[in-house]
Amino acid sequence: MGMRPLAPVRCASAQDVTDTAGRPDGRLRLFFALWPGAATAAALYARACALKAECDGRAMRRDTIHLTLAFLGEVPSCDLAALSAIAAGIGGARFTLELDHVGTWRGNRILWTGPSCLPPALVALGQTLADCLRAAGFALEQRAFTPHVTLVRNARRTPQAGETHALHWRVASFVLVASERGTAGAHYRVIGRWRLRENR
Ligand code: 2AM
Repeated sequence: MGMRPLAPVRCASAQDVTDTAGRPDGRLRLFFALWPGAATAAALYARACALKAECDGRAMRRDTIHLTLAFLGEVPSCDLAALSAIAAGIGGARFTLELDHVGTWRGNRILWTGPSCLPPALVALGQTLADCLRAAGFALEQRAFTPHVTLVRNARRTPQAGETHALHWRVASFVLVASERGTAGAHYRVIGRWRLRENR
């Protein structure tokens, strides 16, 4: 079944992307994501630490935990205005994610959590964003949108349980993030945020 595009809404809170200082070559490594508030980030980090205790590996840092909506890769910083305009025109409704599933990828080395039941508003947001980005000429991977929050990398054992107690994440906005390489690994910088519509 085709996904109906979301009606564009004016987002009163849509802010211009900030601080475009990128690399000397003027390119930025970018992705759109859902970014948890402090309480949700703490709960996700606790889940990451529990999985690391069970399976070994490297837990994501609390300040890097997110759910990717669309990975753009390296783009010239002059594309930021176009990305901002696309994001501002997306619209979309708020939703709650029930993170009640733990999954593994890459031979069980990556452990992630996600919802066993996808909110239609999340599916629509991911699909509309991808459609608009592709229509504007941005190259996205063809792989299907599988909403997940990576929690542990380089795990050495498989977690016991696939199902777990649900963490409730109320999602009211989405963000554009720049991934920067520092001495301590990747640093993620939120450079734009757009609010989702309140449900009536
Ligand atoms: P992951 O959590 O499954 O690693 C920043 O790298 C974010 O973009 C991560 O959340 C990562 O997903 C996601 N991502 C999607 N496609 C990617 C790619 N081709 N290379 C790097 N990261 C990618």
